[in-house]
Formats: sequence, C-alpha cells, structure tokens
Amino acid sequence: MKIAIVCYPTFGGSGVVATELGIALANRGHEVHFVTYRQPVRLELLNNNIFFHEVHVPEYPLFHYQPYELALSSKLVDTIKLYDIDLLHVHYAIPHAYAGYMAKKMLEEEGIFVPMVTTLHGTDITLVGKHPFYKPAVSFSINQSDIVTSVSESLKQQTLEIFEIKDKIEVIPNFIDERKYGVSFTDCQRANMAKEGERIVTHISNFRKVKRIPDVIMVFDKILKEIPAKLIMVGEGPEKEKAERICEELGISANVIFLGNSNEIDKILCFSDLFLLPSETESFGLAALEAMINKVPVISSNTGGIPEVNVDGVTGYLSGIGEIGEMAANAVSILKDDLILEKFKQNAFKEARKFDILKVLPLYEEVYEKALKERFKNA
Ligand code: GMT
Repeated sequence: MKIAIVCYPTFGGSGVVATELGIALANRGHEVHFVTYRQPVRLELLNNNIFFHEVHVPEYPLFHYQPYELALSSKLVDTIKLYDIDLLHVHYAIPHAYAGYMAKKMLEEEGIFVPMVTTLHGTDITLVGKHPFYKPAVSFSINQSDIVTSVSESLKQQTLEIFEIKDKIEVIPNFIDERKYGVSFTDCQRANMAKEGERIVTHISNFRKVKRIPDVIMVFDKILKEIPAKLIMVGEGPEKEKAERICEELGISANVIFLGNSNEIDKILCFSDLFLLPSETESFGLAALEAMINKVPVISSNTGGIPEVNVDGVTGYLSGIGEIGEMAANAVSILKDDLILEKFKQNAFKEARKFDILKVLPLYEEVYEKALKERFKNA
C-alpha cells in the first residue's frame, strides 16, 4: 500500500508515534510518504520505502498568519497524484484532518478518491480542539474522516463527550518496539549521572503547563529527604525556567540535571530507577510506556489514558492530580528496597510488552484495508 502520513515533526508523542508507525509500515513493505514542514525527529531516511516531502509556506508580509493548512493541502494533492498514493493517514485533527479533507475534495474534482484515516492524540481534543474557536472545524474534520482512531479508550470517551461524532471511533493504543530494548546499552553511563548509592529519578516531556513540572520537582524534593537521589529532567519547554528556579529555592539544584531535548532517551532511561509523570491530563502517556519498556516503574497521576498503561501497584502507582505527598511516599516505597524496586522494574517491562508494535501494527493495517473498501462513502 502507498500511504501518506501527516504529523507534527517535533519532539512530542504524536510525532513519535506517527514516525515509528511509518518506519514499521515501511519495514513491512508499504511505501510511506511523510508530508510535513520538517523532517520528523525520529525519522531515518535510509529505507527504500520511506519518502519525506517538505511543506514550504512562503512568507508574505501581508499575512499576519502564514497559511500552513493551504500549503499542506496543496502539497498533499501534488504528492498523492505524483506517487499514486492509496491512503492518507493524518495524526492530529488540528489542522491536519482539516487540510486532509481539503486535499481529498480537490482530488475528487479530478476523479481521484483517497480515503483519510485520522488518529486523535489528545491535545487536538482535550486541550485545543474543544475551544469554541476551533470546535466546529475540528468536529467537521473528524466527521469527514473515513475512519477515526484514538490512542486510548479514555480519549475516545472524551471525544464522544465533547463532539457529536457520527461514526465509531476505533481505539488503537500507542506502542513500543520491544526488539529495540532486548540488548543492554554498552555505554550506559549511570556513573556520570549519579554517585554510588544514589537512585536516579527521571522526567521527560515538553515542559508544558499540562505536565505539572513544579509537581515533578516537589515530589523529587520529598523523595530526596528520604533517599539519596538525582533527578534527570529531559526536554525543553515553557516551564523549564520556572523548574530551575524552584530547584534553587528548594536548595536541590545540585541534585537535578537538566539535559534539554534528547534523541537518546532510551540511554537515559536505561539507567533510571523511577519515572515521574504527574500530568494534569494525558491521553495515553507514551513517555510512561517508553520508561516501562526500559524497566523503569512509573509514579503518575490517575488521569486520562495513563491508567490504561501504568497499572496501579504493579508497574508503579497512580495518584490524584497534585497529590504530591502520596506520589512521593509511593516513590520512596519503591526506591527504598532493592528487591521491591526489581519487582516493579520487571512488572513494568512485562506490562509494556503488551504494547509491542507487532501487536499494534496489524490493527492499523486492518483499519487501512477497511478505509480503502469504504473510500467512496464520504465522496
Ligand atoms: O503532551 C505531549 O507530550 C505531546 C502530545 C502531542 O500532541 O504530541 O502528546 C499527546 O499524544 C501522545 C501520543 O499519542 C500521548 O502519549 C500523550 O499523552 C498526548 N498528550 C496529552 O494528551 C496531553
């Protein structure tokens, strides 16, 4: 099958999922065309079945906002015609499903019918999409998609509560590729990060408000009062400066390492003992799953799709949003004892394997087959 994938190319869950999915599809023999404004961060182009088409938005001084959706839909039309694409898979309703719908309509004028699968990732629904300024367009583009998938049961339910959705939403969870984690990294540099006897706690995100970065620091501060430890903060974003300030105020800066964005999160996770994800909302929590496949237990909030990934008392613990004291106490209960920590590590790994790409990829392929059969439905 020839598939065009539209996604955000930046660091962040949806871009990672779209890219890894595209790579896996290419490895299965499909021809995959990424259409976006920059090469996705995890995309390696050393594969005969992978193509990348950059969307250029020419700057024009008259425009306060440059029309990205217009450029994207035009690029999609050109790419779909030039490469004879069978199917369009857009990740994110905003603005990708909207631009995809426009491309579909333009192609239909020329007698070309390409089905569109839209995958909802969370922010496009729970944070931005439901805003009254966007809601009609988001609702329209979801309903005009041939098939809609969501990355968790929780996101599906939220979408159905917020929008009036005509058709069924298929839940296809996010995934990891367990074969990438079978070997231990030879350059696992734990010693560079922490002293002998210190536990390593990690947080990875884009440091947006929704991640509750101050909670990460405050939970760690409480852990530190009980157990010698280091906190590794991976990522960049609007809350980073505040996080550094809180560390200074609490006098724990020497124990907190800010690493910035990284393409090597598996190397960082391979020497981590615990992952903190106290988010306000999280449609899935891919970062938690990536921690778990690296044998890192998770202390998280009990919100959105996180409980579908992190099993309370088994792979880590779930607490109410902002329950800093409980999160810290749970963290200490895992970290204080080598045997308990090892049990949680093994549980996390075992649970994460349920989300292996070999189980998830056929679900997408089924959806594609179905969309191809139904391609004239919305024409
Ligand atoms: O919140 C992020 O870190 C980025 C965001 C995105 O839009 O890429 O992630 C969303 O999609 C991920 C992949 O499906 C999910 O794992 C995240 O939970 C989800 N973020 C939110 O719902 C806030």
